[in-house]
Amino acid sequence: MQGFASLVCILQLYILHVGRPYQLTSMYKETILGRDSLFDGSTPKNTQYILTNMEETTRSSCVIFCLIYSSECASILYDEELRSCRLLLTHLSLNLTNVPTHNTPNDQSQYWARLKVCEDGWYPFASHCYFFYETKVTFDEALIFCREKESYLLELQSSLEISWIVDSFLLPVSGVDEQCPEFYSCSMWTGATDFNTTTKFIWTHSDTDMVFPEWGSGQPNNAGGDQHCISLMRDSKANDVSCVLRYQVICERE
Ligand SMILES: [Ca+2]
Repeated sequence: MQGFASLVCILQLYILHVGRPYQLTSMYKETILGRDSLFDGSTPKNTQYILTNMEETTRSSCVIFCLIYSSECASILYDEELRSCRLLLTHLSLNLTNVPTHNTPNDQSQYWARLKVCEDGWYPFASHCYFFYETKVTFDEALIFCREKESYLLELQSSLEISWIVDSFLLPVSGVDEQCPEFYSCSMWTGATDFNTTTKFIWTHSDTDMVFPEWGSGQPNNAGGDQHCISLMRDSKANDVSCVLRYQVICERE
């Protein structure tokens, strides 16, 4: 608690200097994660979600770097022993474990999240916020749902964003045969269609060409002649599908 008190003190001093109207107590929360649950593997599954590594840094500096110097920083992982600071693009979840750290018996890594990067119920990634809607709906229903939440249906602009979506929200490719009997089962809607062009797929919100994700094998095939919407499959690939199919939804906003 002493460390946290000094951190708050430093932040208050900083805020007094620049006059920003933050309410620290309600905005930020500190969590110390047990290494058994989060640091028990050596596989660096999500080094890709680390924005920056810094060495020989104090914990409070690490937090301030996250707050001030990076619009994309959603949380930090700080190692008291090594004095290393990692700025992360997202919050850690059970699906995003194994952030690499040194695996000593006295691991002092600590995790701190900027809770108000996104509103409650929304997940941060690289300065955007995402809302996961578990219920399966048609493409039109998904568009309306996101619009009502003052957001837009998922637009995928990089392979990193795709891997974060898949890691965080989609079921794994194998081991879910009962829920998802086909390779395309349990997909998720994206906001791309070819309604207006019939030759290429366009993101409906930003009105830009769909560059990501990669197509699944043999796609797009416009099977049956009515596949004008795009789903993201569990293998991170795109498929053109009928817009009246029902999939889960992710809404996105800046
Ligand atoms: Ca298809």
